[in-house]
Amino acid sequence: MTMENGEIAAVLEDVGMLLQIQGANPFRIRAYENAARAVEDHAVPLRAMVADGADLTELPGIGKDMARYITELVTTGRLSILDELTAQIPRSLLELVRLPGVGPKRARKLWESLGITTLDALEAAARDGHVAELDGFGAKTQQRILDGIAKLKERGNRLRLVEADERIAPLLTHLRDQATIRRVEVAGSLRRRLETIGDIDLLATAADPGAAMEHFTGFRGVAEVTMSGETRGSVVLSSGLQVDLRIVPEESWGAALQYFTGSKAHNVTLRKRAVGMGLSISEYGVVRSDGTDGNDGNDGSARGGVRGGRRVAGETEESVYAAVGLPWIPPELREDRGEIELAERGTLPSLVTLADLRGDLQMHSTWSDGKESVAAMVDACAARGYAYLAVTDHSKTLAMTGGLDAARLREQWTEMDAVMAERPGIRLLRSMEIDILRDGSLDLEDELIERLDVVLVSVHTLLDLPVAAQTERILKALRHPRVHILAHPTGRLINRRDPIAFDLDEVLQCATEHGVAMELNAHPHRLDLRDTHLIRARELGIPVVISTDAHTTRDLDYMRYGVEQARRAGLEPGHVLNTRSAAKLLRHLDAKR
Ligand code: DGT
Ligand code: CA
Ligand code: CA
Ligand code: ZN
Repeated sequence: MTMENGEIAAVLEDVGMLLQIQGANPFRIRAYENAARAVEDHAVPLRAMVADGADLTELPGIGKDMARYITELVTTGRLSILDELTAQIPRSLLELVRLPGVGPKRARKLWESLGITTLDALEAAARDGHVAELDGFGAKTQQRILDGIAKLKERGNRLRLVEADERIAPLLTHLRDQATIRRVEVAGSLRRRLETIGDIDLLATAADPGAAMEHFTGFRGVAEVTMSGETRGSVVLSSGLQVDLRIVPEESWGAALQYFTGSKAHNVTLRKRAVGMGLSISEYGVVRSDGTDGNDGNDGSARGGVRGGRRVAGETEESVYAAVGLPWIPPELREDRGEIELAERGTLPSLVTLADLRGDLQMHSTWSDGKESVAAMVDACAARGYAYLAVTDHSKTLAMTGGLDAARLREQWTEMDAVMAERPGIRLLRSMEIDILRDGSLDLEDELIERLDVVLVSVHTLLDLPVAAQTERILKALRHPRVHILAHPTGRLINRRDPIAFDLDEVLQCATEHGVAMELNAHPHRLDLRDTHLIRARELGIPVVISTDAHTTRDLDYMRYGVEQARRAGLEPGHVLNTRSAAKLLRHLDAKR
């Protein structure tokens, strides 16, 4: 068993949080948090570095002790300091800390006063009113805790898309390295690029299916084999992620890929359509069902569905769709949101692709909380073939990010001018991610706002104002005559923080009136706006900007996640502002002068 960087980081984060619950020295806590971030951000797998005997202390924020811990973790899968800690503090307290309204201090209090160590116990105590009685809790907190538990249960155990990508990559390489395996493809929600993933569905064809299955279950990252049949296997990786593999005959490849890509709702509608045409679709192929076997295609099993009917398609996905009179439908659209009707009418959108993007309009540099210089960000954008970028450091209210006041913003401009003088191939736009203050005014003087090329505004503080006040606050900011983009509009963090409570529809209406674009923040922890909201924005004719919010040059690669989310919302290049040339973009932005 081996660990990927994300898994190592998760363990270090757990240690940091347990230390917080324990009330340990803040410097010690910080050491684990920083190490977790460094590991997560590191491009090379640490297991490979350890195997090569590389020096881990070369990573930022990793000292000698930490390097030793990581080596122990990578080589043994255990961490003795974590074992020592969990002998003193139940590890399950980590579940409590994830609830809104419960921090490390409160988790400790719940444990010490009521002996609560699990979500179930906390739920029971809150139901009985015991939590409200605790010092520093109260009825409101108790209710928040109950709501939070309900939401966690609803959400289940889903991974963010980016984590699923990271965790499945080594297994895909492992499978593709095996000679008997001819094809391997990802299906299910991962192929549809859903923002969170329940389990991973893989498909393969193989010359020797038995050997292929053995190779699958023998992967070094497998913690448990739950099933290993001739055509179907199921394993749990050491990260807890479940992976299903189905090995299918070549002639069923397209039908199986279509079936297991889903979504279920899309498949149901597609099958209904097929039935109306005297066809039945299963994972084995499309069969003309002219009444010989009575298979109506609705049982979803259709094992050996070829029996009694004439097989008309199945080798490719295109053939499956073509059999029911449709063009191939991009996986991101297969959610039964009207895509089959669009396909039927020949009006499927030409979805935006990564290659359409001409620039990135949100990123940070060392001037605020970014990790790299303006020059480094410019060079990295140029290397990605962009025509322009905006460096959007924070404004002064966000002191913890080193937000810029007027004087420092001017200093930044001086540096930017120097950077640009040496880089004629790309246009660096003057910008800022300006905080929307409590009353809706902006955290930068108007005469400086005037001199920015592109003005982003966003909410980072006071996330739980009452809905009406929060809405009014955002509306007021959007009415400012120079505002171009509302950044990460809902403020949600996937699996971590709910969207801010405000009236999104009113905000979108206001954006339409005032010509403000909505950001699709491509950071895979945000993906904000989400797909359904983007559909709404598209319907209202609001331009969307896909930006990475990069804090390192590597983060610029998150653009892919933004594009995928945009595709899920049916966005074409024309809907996305930063597919335009620099000249056209500037014309659009300057219309607000
Ligand atoms: P997930 O794993 O919760 O993120 O979502 P999916 O979409 O990957 O769902 P999963 O893993 O349960 O199944 C993978 C695909 O297999 C699903 O998208 C469509 C197909 N599938 C599974 N069960 C059924 C079914 O009962 N009927 C139909 N038509 N398709 C199914
Ligand atoms: Ca799945
Ligand atoms: Ca599955
Ligand atoms: Zn922000």
